[in-house]
Amino acid sequence: VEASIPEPQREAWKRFQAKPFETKDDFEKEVVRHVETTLARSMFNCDETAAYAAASLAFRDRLITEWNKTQQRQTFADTKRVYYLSLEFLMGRALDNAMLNVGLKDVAKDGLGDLGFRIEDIIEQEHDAALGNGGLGRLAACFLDSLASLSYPAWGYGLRYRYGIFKQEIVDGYQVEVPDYWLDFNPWEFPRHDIAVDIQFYGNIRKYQDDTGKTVVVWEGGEIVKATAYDVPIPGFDTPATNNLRLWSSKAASGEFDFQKFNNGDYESSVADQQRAETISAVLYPNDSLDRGKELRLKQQYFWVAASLYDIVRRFKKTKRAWGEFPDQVAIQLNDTHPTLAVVELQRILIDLEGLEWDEAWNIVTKTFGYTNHTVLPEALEKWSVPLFQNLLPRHLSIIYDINQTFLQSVERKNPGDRDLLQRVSIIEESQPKMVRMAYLAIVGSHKVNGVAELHSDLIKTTIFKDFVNIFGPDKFTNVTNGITPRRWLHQANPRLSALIASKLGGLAFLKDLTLLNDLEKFADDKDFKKDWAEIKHANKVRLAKHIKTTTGVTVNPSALFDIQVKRIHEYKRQQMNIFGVIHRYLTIKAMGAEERKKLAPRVSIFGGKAAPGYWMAKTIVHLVNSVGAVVNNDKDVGDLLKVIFLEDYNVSKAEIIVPASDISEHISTAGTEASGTSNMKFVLNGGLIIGTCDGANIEITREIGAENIFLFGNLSEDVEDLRHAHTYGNRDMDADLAKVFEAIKGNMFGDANSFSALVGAVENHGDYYLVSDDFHSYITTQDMVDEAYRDQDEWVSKTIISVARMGFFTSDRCINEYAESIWNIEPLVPETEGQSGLER
Ligand code: 4GP
Repeated sequence: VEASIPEPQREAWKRFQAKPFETKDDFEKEVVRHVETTLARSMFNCDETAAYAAASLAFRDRLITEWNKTQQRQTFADTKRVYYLSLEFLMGRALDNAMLNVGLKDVAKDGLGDLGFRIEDIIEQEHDAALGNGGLGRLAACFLDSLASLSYPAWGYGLRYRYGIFKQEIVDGYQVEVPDYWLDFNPWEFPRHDIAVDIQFYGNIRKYQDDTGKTVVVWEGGEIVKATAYDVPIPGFDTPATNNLRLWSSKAASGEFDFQKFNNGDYESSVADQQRAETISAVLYPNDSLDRGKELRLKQQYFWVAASLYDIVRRFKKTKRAWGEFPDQVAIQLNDTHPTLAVVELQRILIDLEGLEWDEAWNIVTKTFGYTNHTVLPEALEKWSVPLFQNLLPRHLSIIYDINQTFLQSVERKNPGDRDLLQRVSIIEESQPKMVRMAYLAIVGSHKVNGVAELHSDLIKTTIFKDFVNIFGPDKFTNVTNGITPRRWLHQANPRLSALIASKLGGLAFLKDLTLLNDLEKFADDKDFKKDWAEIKHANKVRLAKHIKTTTGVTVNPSALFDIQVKRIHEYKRQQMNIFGVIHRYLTIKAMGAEERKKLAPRVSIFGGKAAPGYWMAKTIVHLVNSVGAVVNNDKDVGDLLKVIFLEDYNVSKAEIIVPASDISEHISTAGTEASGTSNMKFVLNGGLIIGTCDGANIEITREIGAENIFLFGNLSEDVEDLRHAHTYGNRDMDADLAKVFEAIKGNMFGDANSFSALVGAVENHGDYYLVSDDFHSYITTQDMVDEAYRDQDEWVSKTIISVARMGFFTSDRCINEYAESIWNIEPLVPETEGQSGLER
């Protein structure tokens, strides 16, 4: 239906167009209006929650106005857009970010002050949008910020989970998972009940010949579920450009309500059907091997991909272009293999619904997609059983078989007789049952495949995807090293440091061109500057110490060295090695005399992160950290020399308190296992040094900031295979210090040793796959070097300043520009009014 207002009536529209507030008075007016009308409250019952809601709605209105203009500008310019398909967007809080990005935080602060509120308290009211597990989801959120800030025409597409990642509680030292009801009140989403798509599942396929003799395939029957769009505006920094994150929510399709059952008095089961439909978008899967292969997860993936593609294709069709131009208008990035079905769905749309020939369609498909790999861990590579697929998505399975056949034929032509190769690269694994290998489908269906740091991109080319490099040639495989948004991870999380930097660099322009930080290097020996710098770090540590006190009850000394490891708990990330190192330190302290102890540098070892609910070993690590803390923190002998803290429920908003407060942070994965890591970048950018292995982006961080400013240790990735081989087939000695740690654990020093036997056993008896014993000596001696270096505070501060000055490369703006140029082929569409603030804010 044409819903555009005719020309003569548009005058009135223009006259009364919504005008974004700019001044304090206008902001207050908006807040009061929302309190009194939207929320139906008044000055007599406006608590902080209501003030948060009203302030957020005031900003949301502002964003929506700019969002509308941005969409109109893009439609009018008819430019190519990129669509970022991700099952995870770990957004964190929106209000603070929106205020800073539009440059009106001071206005809001004063306005809220007039109305009787402190802005910090209002910000604290917001519940994190925790629609992700970890690095992959947070990267997607940083990318959205960069895409908007650089004015790229870009949309994010995801699922609107009713429950985000579980909330972690620590009960008696154990992790307990609690549902996260984040949608109770969410002013940042915009329900679009007008944008709804019917999504089909199950059913059958039927083939027939049409009048011209062409074979037509129809997918019939089955079940229909409705996808409804919820839009989340994404403000750019220092630009009015405001992009859209569209999240789909599932509902039973209206009209599909089972009236038969209803009339038979079976009201209950007709309601059950509705609930079943709503289950699809109910919960974010924790990345957990136990849940792999569940039908509901595949349903989620298809539901989301099909709704998104319907939307993308609809938008393209409005341009009335020929199908051949689709890849000139549309780039789609697959964030990991989760959206790989999009490749198949687009092919299906083109051949079954639009009547294109197979080859023409496939050419369009492969030019449209790019695929990013985020991990080499074999257990994380998705596979779906063929029988499951056959039942849920029969038409898609048959298209996958056709894609595979065409692909294998071309491989056979170039490598005649190499049956092993065909079997290795086949999209269908010939196992019992047969499996669809999603990563291979993503590679075959995309024109570019990238890893997320140099080492990782090299590794995927030489290991998991080696055959495909031979088949497609090396140019299809590329690297885009990850980055982080300096808006959230410096300006928002560490406002005082951002202001200090701005005072030296003449404004906030560095937040949009992070290489400008280079100029800080000249202040690395400036006494006054260093004093301010160190004072800010101390204040950030005081803030974290308060948080530790209120959440754990433990008092820590903010002058101690804060040593932090926060990330998902996983054996490959080696939190177990960290806690073994802490135990080693504890034993060392206990063995010392009082005089010797005086010379030691006090340390606070801080851990945080969630273990996947079904990942028992990771949960054991959490338990051990808490058990060690319970002993160490109450040992009078030790006092301030060592404290061990586990921070409950690590998430984005907690990271904003934790990251600015580190002296040292740990990025200590077994070499070759951490694809990139992004918190390493966040910590360094906030004036912390890092201890790490030669893995992921640590390597490039070292290259940028200089080897003298990072504490690297451990075996190299090229030696890992040989070491593992030696563990299995050679005689091997346990590291002597580690052996003592194990003795302490086995002697029940931290409670019942049986609780931890699997952790110890993995190293002692089960091949030590993650090389904890091999790296332990190098790890603890490097930790001693950290202590040593920390003693020279003057030098330490200089190192942190130099490191920050050299971090320009790691902005997600640089990544996005690389993707735009080498994978998406898109250009920014810069609004005329951009940059008018001059970044003097
Ligand atoms: C993570 C990788 O483990 C991490 O190294 C990387 O920095 C991040 O993706 C972003 O690329 N992977 C995941 C996952 O979070 O779920 O596979």
